[in-house]
Amino acid sequence: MEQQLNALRQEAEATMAQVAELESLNDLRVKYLGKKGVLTGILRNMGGLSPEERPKIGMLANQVRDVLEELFSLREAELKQKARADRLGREKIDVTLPGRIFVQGHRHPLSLVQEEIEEIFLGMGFQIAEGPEIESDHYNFEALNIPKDHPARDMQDSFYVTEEILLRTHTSPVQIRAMEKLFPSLPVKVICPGRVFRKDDDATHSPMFNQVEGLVVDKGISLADLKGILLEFARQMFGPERQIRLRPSFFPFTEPSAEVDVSCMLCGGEGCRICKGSGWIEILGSGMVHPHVLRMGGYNPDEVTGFAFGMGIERITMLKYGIDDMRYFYDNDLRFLRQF
Ligand code: 2U9
Repeated sequence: MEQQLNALRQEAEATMAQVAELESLNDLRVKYLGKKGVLTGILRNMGGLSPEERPKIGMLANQVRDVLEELFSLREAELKQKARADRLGREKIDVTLPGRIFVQGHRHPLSLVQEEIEEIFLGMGFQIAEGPEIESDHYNFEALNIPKDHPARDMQDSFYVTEEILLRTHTSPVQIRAMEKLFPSLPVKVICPGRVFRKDDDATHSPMFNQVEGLVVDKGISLADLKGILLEFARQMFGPERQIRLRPSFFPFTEPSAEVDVSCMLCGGEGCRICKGSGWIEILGSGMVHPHVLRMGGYNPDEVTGFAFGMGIERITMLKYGIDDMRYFYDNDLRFLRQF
């Protein structure tokens, strides 16, 4: 047995020196030292030894195991080191190569303008409110004094999910929700940016577009407050020289209502291609909040008044950058997007 053990040691040493792969080395370790390996096989015959020989052989067997374990570990380290060196030899880094140009992404023009609008109103003390894009008939129409027979409620004009649920057609329901949440505190001063959905599709209408609406409610709010806030907005957005004018209009949720024009940013009011010779460009709709709508938000119209306004972000962006077709915003054509 002593001979067998010494032969095992020599053979294992010789074969592991020849092995070049980590995997084969591990196979060898299992073959010689594993549970069902050669060494275990030899020791199984210890029963046949005399009591004097047994401890001698046992000690030798342990020695052989320890030496081989040590040698396997050394060989393993050697092979790992060699693999690393090989990889470093193969991989070359040319440090003289010019650096890669990092193409930085940037904001969509609609996001830029939305943020600009938000900043202007934040600067005037407004809060930003957001709400669900899928709305109930109650918040989208009923609470806004839009009667059951109003054309806007038509299946032809709005995207209905069920009879009572639809994609919001404006962000006005967010302001009803804001009033409900804020009541009874005053003033209410919120703007609501967000996506809205209408069954429209041409160069100036898209089935999804973005709005910012605003609402101010307090004791003694008048049309003069509306004019002041919107003049300040127009000047920060389109230039300090701008004037605004209000033209009578109609919306179910405001009374009186007015469409707001800004003096043309291209010609300053002289008349040009952009303002179609009139010197004025329509930018938004507005009005004094209808008493019924105030009540739906929880406020008493005998105690408070309010004004509201709404604008399309696409329209403002088109005016600001001279874009003549809304569809550019949604095509994701980099030749368009890279210009902002
Ligand atoms: C509440 C009360 C009143 C929001 C208003 C308009 C006038 C308006 C249009 C502009 C272009 C929509 O994007 S557009 O097509 N909006 O003309 N919006 S007043 O009035 C409100 C909103 C909420 C509680």
